[in-house]
Amino acid sequence: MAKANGANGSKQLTRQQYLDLYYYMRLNRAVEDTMVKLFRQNKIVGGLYSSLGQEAVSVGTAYALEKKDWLAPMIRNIGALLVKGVPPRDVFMQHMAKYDSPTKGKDGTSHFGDLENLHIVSPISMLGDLIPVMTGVAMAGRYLGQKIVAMTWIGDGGSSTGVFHEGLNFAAVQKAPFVLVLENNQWAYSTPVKRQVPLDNLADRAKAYGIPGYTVDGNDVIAVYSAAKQAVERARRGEGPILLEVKTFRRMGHAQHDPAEYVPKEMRAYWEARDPVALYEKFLTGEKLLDEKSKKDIEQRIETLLAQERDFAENSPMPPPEFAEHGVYCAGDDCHKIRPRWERPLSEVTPPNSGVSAVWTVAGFGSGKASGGANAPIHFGDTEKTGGSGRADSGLLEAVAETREARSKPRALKSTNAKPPAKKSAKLAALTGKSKTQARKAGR
Ligand SMILES: Cc1ncc(C[n+]2csc(CCOP(=O)(O)OP(=O)(O)O)c2C)c(N)n1
Ligand SMILES: [Mg+2]
Repeated sequence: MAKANGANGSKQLTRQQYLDLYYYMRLNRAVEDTMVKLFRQNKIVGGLYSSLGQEAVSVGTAYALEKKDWLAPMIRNIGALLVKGVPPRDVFMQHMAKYDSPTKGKDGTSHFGDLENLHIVSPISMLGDLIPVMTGVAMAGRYLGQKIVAMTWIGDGGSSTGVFHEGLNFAAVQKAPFVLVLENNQWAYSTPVKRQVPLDNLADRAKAYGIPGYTVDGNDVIAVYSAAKQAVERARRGEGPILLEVKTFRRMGHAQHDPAEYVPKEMRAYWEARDPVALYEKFLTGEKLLDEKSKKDIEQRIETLLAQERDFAENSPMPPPEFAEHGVYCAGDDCHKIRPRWERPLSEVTPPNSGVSAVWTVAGFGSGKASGGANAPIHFGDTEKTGGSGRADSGLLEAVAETREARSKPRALKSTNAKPPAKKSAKLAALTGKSKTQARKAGR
């Protein structure tokens, strides 16, 4: 779909856009470097997950979205948040559990979103669950006439959850305007991808759902952006979801506590030589899009911004203790004021225009009658004892009830395997035409 080092995507971007991608990758890395420092100073309250070496994935994919589009990040997608417009101070304060953070200190990692302005759904810890959720967002946008695309990410490990498959199948059959980015970073905790999936390309999983699946070089930001852009445009045209596998590498352990000693040295060396920021810098310099001065300007801009953002975060207070009891349960308007934003006439979706005549009806449905007019045999205990086809059923029910009664009488411990009395089994057998043993089982 897209060629490495921008051979394909390069014509789609202005110089400013090329530099934007560079800026966001550098910002992504600098924000995470700052958080590592804060972690070592014991100022980070929750876990800290690094996306070192995966910046091209978060930045390249999110950059393909429009402002009105929706995304839901996973733990290694801080770059996507920055592209969408989240200020670094929010990321810092969130991890420091400060009162000015988006969750007002109630979460110590990246579980925050912004439904109102930036259209960000908070990460869900249960891997894969964002897939049906974002499919729902995509479908809701279509229903409201908003022409939006929804995007989320999933890891190689997360792509083996049941909900990945349920969600993607649902998105496919609903032709939801949804893009799923599968970050194949070679590891899920300490499990290498080869030991959990017998596939070379995880994009092949898309075949099972009849949707396109593409594999791109996740360390080449232009390749990632080009593929994501095409996927987003296709989804927006109403042609359904796409699975985009980006091959990359998790350069740090699962989180700060994990030295990742299980990673073979050669593997690490291979990927470190393919650092996405360095690769892109080389490309930009070769294409004369970046010179020493513009590089220094960008570095300076990031340094100044992060100094301010970090100061703000460090000076923000911790939440007051009494706040712990607020916001635990949703209290309607006091909790949120989200309302659907319709972009199509309401009359289109309300009666009489929304009315659809049934194309297929079942006679007697809902009246308690079978289609032939007789009483429909329903459940044990519900069926009337008299009349018509109810008679045989009610005889059977009586026999079953008697058998159950016999079985429920207190028994001595040694007779726990006691069978229903032969007489009752014979009655059941006569009614059902089954052998005594089968009838006994039916009576259970
Ligand atoms: C359904 C579910 N199972 C297990 C976990 C625990 N868990 C959190 S992250 C993780 C590893 C995920 O690996 P991968 O999907 O490859 O993402 P990566 O960490 O490599 O970005 C696991 C097992 C979880 N959060 N959700
Ligand atoms: Mg992984």
